[in-house]
Amino acid sequence: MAVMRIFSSLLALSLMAAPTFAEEATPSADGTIIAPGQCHTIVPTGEFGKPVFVTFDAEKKEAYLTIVATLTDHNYGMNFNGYAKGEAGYTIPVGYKVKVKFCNNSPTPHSLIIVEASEAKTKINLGEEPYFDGGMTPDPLKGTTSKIVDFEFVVDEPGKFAFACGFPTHSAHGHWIRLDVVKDGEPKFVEPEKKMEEEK
Ligand SMILES: [Cu+2]
Repeated sequence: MAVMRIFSSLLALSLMAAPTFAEEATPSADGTIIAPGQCHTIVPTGEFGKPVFVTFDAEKKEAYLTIVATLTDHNYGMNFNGYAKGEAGYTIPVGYKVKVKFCNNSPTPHSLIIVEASEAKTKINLGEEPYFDGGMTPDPLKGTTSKIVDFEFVVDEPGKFAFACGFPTHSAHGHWIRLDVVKDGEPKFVEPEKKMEEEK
């Protein structure tokens, strides 16, 4: 009987974990399951179908970011929006509310947590205390798989920060992009200069 009970609870667990595709993708704090490899479908596109990783409302002082873990194979998949090791990142003016739509494109667990840039490069374990209140996905040490998760925070201090993967060892292996909080200007996603030159 005990065996049966274990078996049925395992079955229940596996049913719970099975992807249940909601009629409409309505991301919540707990996340919405998305099929692996489909995160690109939630990234808005601009001119020539180019992905738009940030939009903003200057009056409301709100920035809307879309950040995809494992968008490409770059850095063994440990990238955000196709970039790793701080080679790209966001510039956000101080005082903005940052609303992030995070999507893990992979069945491998990843997460996001805001830390100081110097920590992103070196620390094996980034913990569960984001630099800015609310600045992380739930349970960053465990991460999420193939999910969309929303979170928001206010950048109330200028400095060099990072959107880093909180899954142990990932950030130290390059799974982070920059978050530069600047005194003024507009929210931007800044890609490496080389890429921008190629596009000219
Ligand atoms: Cu990761």
